[in-house]
Amino acid sequence: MVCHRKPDGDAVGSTLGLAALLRTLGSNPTPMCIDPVPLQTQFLPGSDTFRTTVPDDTDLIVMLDCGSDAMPGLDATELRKAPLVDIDHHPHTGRPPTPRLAVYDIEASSTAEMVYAIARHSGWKINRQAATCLLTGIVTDTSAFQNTNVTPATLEASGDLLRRGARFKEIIRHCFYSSSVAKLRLWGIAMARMEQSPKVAGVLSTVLTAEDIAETGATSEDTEGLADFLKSVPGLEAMLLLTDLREGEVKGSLRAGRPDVDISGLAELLGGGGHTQAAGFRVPGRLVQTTDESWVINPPSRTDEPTAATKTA
Ligand SMILES: [Mn+2]
Repeated sequence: MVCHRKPDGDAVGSTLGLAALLRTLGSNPTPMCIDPVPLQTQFLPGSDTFRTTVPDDTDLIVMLDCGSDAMPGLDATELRKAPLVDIDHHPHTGRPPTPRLAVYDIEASSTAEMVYAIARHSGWKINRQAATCLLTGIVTDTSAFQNTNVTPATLEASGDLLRRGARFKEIIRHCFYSSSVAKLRLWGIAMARMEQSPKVAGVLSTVLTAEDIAETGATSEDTEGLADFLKSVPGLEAMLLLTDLREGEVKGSLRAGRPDVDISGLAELLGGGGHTQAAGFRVPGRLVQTTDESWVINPPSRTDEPTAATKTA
């Protein structure tokens, strides 16, 4: 059971949820991720059972919540160790290089919602443990039912998982209300630095530098959820958060403020991707503030002199 690197609530929840379901069927699944499970989802039963490699005696690989084969962060040969089942709700472009049983549903709120549908369709018993894991995936990928990816099926699945014993209160507390002081300070810097675009009304942007992250004692993972929080301004069309990752890479998080605004094209133009309402990209360079106090991304070759080529706002 392979999920993407830097796993989010849906990656962890759908992987552990399907693992719990398969265990009740007498199977022996191994959850796998090359990065550690984040603090928010460590309360899930089985979160300490993730391995970082694909075992050699694997007879089936199930890949979950991965928009591409690169997302697990594995060598391509690892995914060919066994027949591949690919369950995902991200839009896929192009034909994947490795043959597989593909189960794609871009209408689903989350991969966890898809796993729930598969379990119901197959008549599998959904125990309390699986229910909590799957509801975690749904709740985190919908930002607690706030995003436009919520459908009647999402709420019906969630209601049924609740009925089956999913620990909803615990999910909300761990996933949304477990911030360190360092994280709150970092979010404070991003909020104080927010700027309205002088050219395009309704577009907000802000930046976080590697120094901000280091000085607050936060980690780059602490920016998870920040872009969603910042898009709450009435009348907002789009919001851009740029984070300097110190590895010479700037991460861009784009959020649409209205359902009829599609920001995925901009993310794709910059080499990234995502959904119409939430997308992202990464570009090489460092964030630097110019003398007129605007922020620019300096290309990697010229890190000391700001260039006007890539104005942020
Ligand atoms: Mn997902």
